[in-house]
Amino acid sequence: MAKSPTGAKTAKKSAAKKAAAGKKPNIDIDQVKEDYRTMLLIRRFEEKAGQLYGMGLIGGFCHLYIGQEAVVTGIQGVAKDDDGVITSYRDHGHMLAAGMEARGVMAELTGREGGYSRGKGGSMHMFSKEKNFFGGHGIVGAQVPIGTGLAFAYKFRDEKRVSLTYVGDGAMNQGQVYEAFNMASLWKLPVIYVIENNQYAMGTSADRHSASGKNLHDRGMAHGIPGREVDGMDVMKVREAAEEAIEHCRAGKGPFILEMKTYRYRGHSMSDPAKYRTKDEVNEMRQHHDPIDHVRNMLLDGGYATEEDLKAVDKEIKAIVADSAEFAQESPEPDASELWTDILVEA
Ligand SMILES: Cc1ncc(C[n+]2csc(CCOP(=O)(O)OP(=O)(O)O)c2C)c(N)n1
Ligand SMILES: [Mg+2]
Repeated sequence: MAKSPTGAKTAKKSAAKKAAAGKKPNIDIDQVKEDYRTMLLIRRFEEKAGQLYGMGLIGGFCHLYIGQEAVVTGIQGVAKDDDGVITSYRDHGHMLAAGMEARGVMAELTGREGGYSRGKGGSMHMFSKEKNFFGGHGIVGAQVPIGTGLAFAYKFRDEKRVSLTYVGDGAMNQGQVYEAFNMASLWKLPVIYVIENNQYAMGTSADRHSASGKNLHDRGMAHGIPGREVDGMDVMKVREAAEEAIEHCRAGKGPFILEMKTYRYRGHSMSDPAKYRTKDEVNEMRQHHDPIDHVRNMLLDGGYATEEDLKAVDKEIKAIVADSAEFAQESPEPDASELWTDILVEA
């Protein structure tokens, strides 16, 4: 199969072709439709966040997840509601996939009272105890030991929960990652390290920042942690890999690494013009490896959905996102007295 610049296999020849050829792919179509909806929600939400940022309604940093939607959608699609989720600052998609409300996330982006951190956290610092979402972390790699700690708590309390700890390719060069790997493997903790290898750490490409080149799934080898490389632009492949990793963790076999080969279409953050890569590279990914187009084509070519069905999903998503943007602009700014709340909270 043709390889994309990320090394991911081309989306064109997978389930869509099998479906079109009359062969039944080994997938649950209702799940695929649900994944299509989630990915579209993340994409449209991020586009709207980009617009609001451009209008000066969002301040500070804002890191968009556009292009990477299949990763969190596929993993969270397999995870259970009580599994923990933790990630970096590129976190809006993770919150939506974990079931958090678009309204609360958008209002936090605009720094309003109706936001998940009552307007005090912004893009990188949102949490939801109810949805087991543990942030949003601005310090590169810091979520890895915390996610490992979550897994320790689950094991200690004899709970069958898994910690889904998402981490960037650049963060994989942080020392604390390997301290966490050692403990996770030693104590057989139920943690899945999902490396979102989008090929860049700010403006530095993976082959320039990583001594082991573009491949990161074998970074757990020294600690006996199994790792697998996955086409992170194909939500069905992500799901399949997530099933294997989650089963491994729930069976008490310890941590697992999933390296998702993915790509971000936008700059590192809203203030990055991304001059370190060519337009052709980005266009190649957008036009030939887009995770949403891939599922859309698969549903249409396989006769599982009509253009009308997909338009209806589009309409529903647009309404949710428009409503969240309206809510985010109408919600008041937090009162100054809020400066003294949430400084220490009970565990
Ligand atoms: C400890 C630390 N060092 C440096 C930074 C500055 N910084 C912010 S994001 C980033 C790149 C991280 O890239 P990656 O892990 O690949 O995640 P991505 O942004 O691609 O999702 C850097 C160096 C930081 N926030 N924290
Ligand atoms: Mg990266």
